[in-house]
Amino acid sequence: MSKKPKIILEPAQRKKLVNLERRLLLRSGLTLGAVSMLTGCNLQDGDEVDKVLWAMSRWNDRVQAWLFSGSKLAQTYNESQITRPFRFNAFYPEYNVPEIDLADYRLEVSGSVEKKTPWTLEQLQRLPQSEQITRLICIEGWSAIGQWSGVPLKTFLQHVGADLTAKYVGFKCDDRYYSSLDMPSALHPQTILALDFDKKPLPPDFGYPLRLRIPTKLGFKNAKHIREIFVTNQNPGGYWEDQGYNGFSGV
Ligand SMILES: Nc1nc2c(c(=O)[nH]1)N[C@H]1C(S)=C(S)[C@@H](COP(=O)(O)O)O[C@H]1N2
Ligand SMILES: [Mo]
Repeated sequence: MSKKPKIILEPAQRKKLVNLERRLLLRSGLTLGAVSMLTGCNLQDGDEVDKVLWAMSRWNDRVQAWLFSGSKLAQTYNESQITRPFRFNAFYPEYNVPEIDLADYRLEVSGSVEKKTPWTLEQLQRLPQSEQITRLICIEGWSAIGQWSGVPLKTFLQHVGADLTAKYVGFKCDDRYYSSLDMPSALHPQTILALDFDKKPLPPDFGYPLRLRIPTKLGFKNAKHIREIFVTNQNPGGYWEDQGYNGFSGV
């Protein structure tokens, strides 16, 4: 956001906006600026603010509770509930999805870890795998149920001798997307490095060859096409998190 939006609000709306921003920041690390980027709303008048408030509360209480809690389990579903076809999303159109050659592919590991040797996909396939049928929720206002399987991130972090007392795990992707998780979220049992989608290797659209699947966070935290994982005490931010950061600092 280059220009700070001019906001004219009634005192009551202003208060509501400030409270919403605090709540978002606390629960999800998102600012209203980030939400406005994600939803395409300008958030410049009361109507827009109401729309976003409404969208945020569309999730029922139970969904809200697990979405932001960090320790509770996300709801799981059965195979008959899987959304077909599944929905694609990225910061670019589908025809720009990166083409990754498996022969060249290595997962790099850096930061506060003992073993920094890159991993091939085959090596990752030999680690213990975990399967889930869960709902991916995009803040743009849609959700879809899918099946993923792969290595629990916790298992992987243990294998590379990661400092599990560090604060963050960061992800760098082939398409220049990037994202990060706080360590408790990274260690959550349902947080996996997914290799398979719907019992087959991840298709290009959905993150080939490796993506994060974290059903306790919003869609944008589910980094696709991961090239590098790093452990750090400095908040690595993320593609969406960083763009919204300054947007509403003056409210
Ligand atoms: N590398 C990368 N990962 C990404 C994105 C992206 O643009 N690039 N978009 C995110 C967003 S906003 C969503 S909602 C999900 C969509 O995942 P899907 O295409 O499997 O539905 O991927 C997330 N991970
Ligand atoms: Mo999203």
